[in-house]
Amino acid sequence: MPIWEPILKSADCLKKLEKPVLTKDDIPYDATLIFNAGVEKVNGKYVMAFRNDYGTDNEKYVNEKIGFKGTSVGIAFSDDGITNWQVMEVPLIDYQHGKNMRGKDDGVADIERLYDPRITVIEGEVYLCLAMDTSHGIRGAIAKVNKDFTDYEIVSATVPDNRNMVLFPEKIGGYYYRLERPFPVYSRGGKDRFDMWISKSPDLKFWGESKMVMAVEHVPFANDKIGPAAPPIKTEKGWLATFHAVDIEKEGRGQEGWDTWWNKRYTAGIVLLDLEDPSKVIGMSKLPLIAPELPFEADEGFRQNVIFPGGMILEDDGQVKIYYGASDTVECVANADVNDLIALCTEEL
Ligand code: BMA
Repeated sequence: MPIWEPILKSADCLKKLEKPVLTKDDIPYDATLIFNAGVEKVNGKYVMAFRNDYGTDNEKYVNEKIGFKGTSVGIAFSDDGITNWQVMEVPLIDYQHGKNMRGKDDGVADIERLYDPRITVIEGEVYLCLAMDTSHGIRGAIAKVNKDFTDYEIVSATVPDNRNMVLFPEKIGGYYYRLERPFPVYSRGGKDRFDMWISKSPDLKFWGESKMVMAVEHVPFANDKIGPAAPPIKTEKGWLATFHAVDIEKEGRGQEGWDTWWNKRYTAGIVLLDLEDPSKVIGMSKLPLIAPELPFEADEGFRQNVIFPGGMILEDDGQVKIYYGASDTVECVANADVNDLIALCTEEL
């Protein structure tokens, strides 16, 4: 079992569903890996935007060296956010090695693919934050989606290298805010030492007043990198935000997927940010919120020991649904009470 010291466990208040909520078997078109989805409630329905890396499988990839054909972003709807996801017949976004398969001009040069969607509804408009691989580096894109989830338009894109952007669901002091994770390759010894940052914008196009929110060294269960995960939710005590945290067992990237193990472990942490100034951390749990434990999180799939939240929904009864990709292969859900999540951020350990 690819588990190493320290053993990391999910918080006691977190209840994982025993099975993934969306897998390749639910998709009506070519699908291999379904993961890292964004989820929101829009007009009373749950909407999921999920990543799909397609065109190969474990056997073809390992034995015949057949790689992925493309990456798409699909859309699914559910009435309860857990069961019976209805997947739209065609993906919203579909790229095969730089070619937009829908024939759409995204208006940004050299896009190779768009992936890892995060959904945020702001003032009734639906936005996706996307990671965007280009031939000149990884960029973060913000796209506005139309009402029936059949089309989108890129509103702004960062310079390379920036990824894992998430938007706050409302303006704060008149500005839009986003959390983000640039890749500062020359920062601390030429290794991955990636941190979580925040920027603000008057119009979602022009971003500035960037500040670091948390460094990887602030997180006791990370030794490699951290960054945003799901878009934050608003509570009376502050903005509750998940973040991804990576620790490596030994130096080096490991392998390319579907091997016996991968040497980066992805967990998720939880942090409470100030309501008026979300660059200020009120408190952070010193232990992980979600760690890979179940077989399809820790032992199976494309990259074992990986969980990555992309959606968080606060229900009227105070329950929070947290959606996360597992092993870069399937999409899962966990539940927790909002007060327990706040307590995790503020308790003394
Ligand atoms: C990151 C991204 C994520 C992925 C993770 C683990 O760098 O590519 O999409 O979930 O690695 O493989």
